Amino acid sequence: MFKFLTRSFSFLLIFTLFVPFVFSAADAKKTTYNITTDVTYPPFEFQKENGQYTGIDVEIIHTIAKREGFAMNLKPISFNSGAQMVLSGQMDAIIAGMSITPERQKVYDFSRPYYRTGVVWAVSSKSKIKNLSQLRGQTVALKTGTASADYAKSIQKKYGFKVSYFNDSNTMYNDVVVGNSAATFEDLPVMQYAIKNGLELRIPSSKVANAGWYGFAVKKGKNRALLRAFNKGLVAIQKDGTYDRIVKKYLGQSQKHYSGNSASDAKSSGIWSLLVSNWPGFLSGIIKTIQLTVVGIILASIWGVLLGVCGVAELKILRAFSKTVIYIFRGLPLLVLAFFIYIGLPHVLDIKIPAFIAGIITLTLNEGAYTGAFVRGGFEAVDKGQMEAARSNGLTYWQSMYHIVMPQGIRIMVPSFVNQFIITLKDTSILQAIGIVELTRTGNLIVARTQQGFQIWAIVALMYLVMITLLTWLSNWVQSKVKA
Ligand code: ASN
Repeated sequence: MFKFLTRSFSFLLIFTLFVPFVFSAADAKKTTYNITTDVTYPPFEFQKENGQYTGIDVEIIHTIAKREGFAMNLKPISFNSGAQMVLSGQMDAIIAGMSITPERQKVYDFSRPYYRTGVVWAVSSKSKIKNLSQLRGQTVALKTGTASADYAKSIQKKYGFKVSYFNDSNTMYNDVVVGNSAATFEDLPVMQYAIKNGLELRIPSSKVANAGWYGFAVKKGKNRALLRAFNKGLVAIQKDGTYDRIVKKYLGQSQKHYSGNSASDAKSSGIWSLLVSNWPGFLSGIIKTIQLTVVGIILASIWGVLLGVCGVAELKILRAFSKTVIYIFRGLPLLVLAFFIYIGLPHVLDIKIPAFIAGIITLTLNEGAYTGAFVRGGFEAVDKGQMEAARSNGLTYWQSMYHIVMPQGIRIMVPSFVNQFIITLKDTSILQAIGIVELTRTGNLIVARTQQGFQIWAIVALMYLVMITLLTWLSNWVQSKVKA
C-alpha cells in the first residue's frame, strides 16, 4: 500500500515537474509583448461566445501589431490589477479604455489619444433619482482604480453618498440593477453601449464630467519602441479608414442589437441554450480549473508531506522550520498571497511570473501549509512505541519513519487529504483575481455578455459540484487502495 503511494507520487512528481518546464520553455522562445486589457468593458473589450476576445481596443491593438510587425499576447485582467502589473513590470502595456489623466501621466507614458470619453453617472431604469443630491446617504457602486471612481470620490463629500467597490464593470452595474447600490459612475461610451444592449440602467443627466481621451499606456520610460510602434500604427489606421471601420463595427452592431429581436433574446435566456451557445467558453474555463486543481493538489501534497515530516523530525531546526512555514502560509489569506506573488514580487525581483505559475505557487504554499499541519498531526498520532520498537531493532530514525511510522500515519490522514483536495478545487476560483480565466471568471465574462446572472451562475455552480463529485470518487478509490 505504501509502495503504491510512493510510486504514484513519483509518477505525479515527474509529471508536474514537467508542466512548469513546458510553460517556461514556451515562454523562453518568445520576444512577445504582454499587453493587458480589462476583463469586460464593452464595446472596447469583451469575450465572444466562442471565448475569444473582441472589441474596439482588441481590434485596434491586433491590427497595429500586425501592421508594425510585433508579436503580442493580450491578457484580460481586472483593470486595476492590469494597470498595476504594467507598473510592476509583469505586463508591458495596457489598452483598456484607459483615460489619460494628469495623475496617470506621472507614472505611465501614453500613446496619442484614440477615443473620446468622459464620466457620467447612472441609476436603475426603475429609479426615480434625477440629480446627484438625491444620492445622500445612499451607496454608489464604483470600479476599483478607475478614473470614474476617482471622480466619484472627488464629489463624495459634497453629495454625501457611501461607496462600495467592484473589480469589473459588469458586477458593478449588476449591484445597481438589483438595488444594492443606488447609482454607479462610468465612462460615457461604455455606459451608453451597455444600456443600448439591454442593461437596465439609465443616465439621468447628460452632463459629462472630466471629458478626455483614452490612450494606450506603458510604464514611464519603459517599452519606448512599443509605444512608438503603437503611435505609428494608430496614425496609419486612422488615415486609411481602418480605425473608423473598427469603431463603426461595434457601435453599429450595438444599435442593431438594441432595436430588439425578442425571439433571439428569449432563446438565449434558457439554461440549456445558454450552456450550448457558451460551451467553448465554459469548456476552456473547466480545463483551466482542472489544470490548476491537479497541479496544485500534487505540489501542495508533496510540499505538505515534507513540512509534516520536518514537523516531527529529530532535529529542532527542522521542526522550527516546519512550524514557521505552516504558521505564515496558513495565516495569509489566499488572495493576499496571490497578489503578493503575482504583483508584489516582480516589483523587487525584476522577473515576470506567468499567472498560471503564480497561481500554482500560491496554491502550493497555502494548501501545502494546511496539509503540513494535518500530516504532522497524523504522524504524532502514531503510537510512540512504534518508533521506539523500530529503533531498538536497529533501524535508523529515517528508516523507522519511512517503513513504520509513515505507513500508519498516512492511513490516519487520508480523510484529511480528500478534504484538502476539495478545498483546493474550490480555492482555484480565487485565482481569477490575478487574471486566470478559470471557471468562475468564465462565468463572470458570460454574464457580462448575456446579462443572464441567475442561469449562468446556476450552470457554474453545477459544474463545480460535478467536478467535486468526480474528485471525491477518485479520492475514495485511492483511499480504498491505501487501505488495502
Ligand atoms: N475607463 C477606466 C479608466 O480610465 C478604465 C476601465 O475601466 N477599463 O480608469
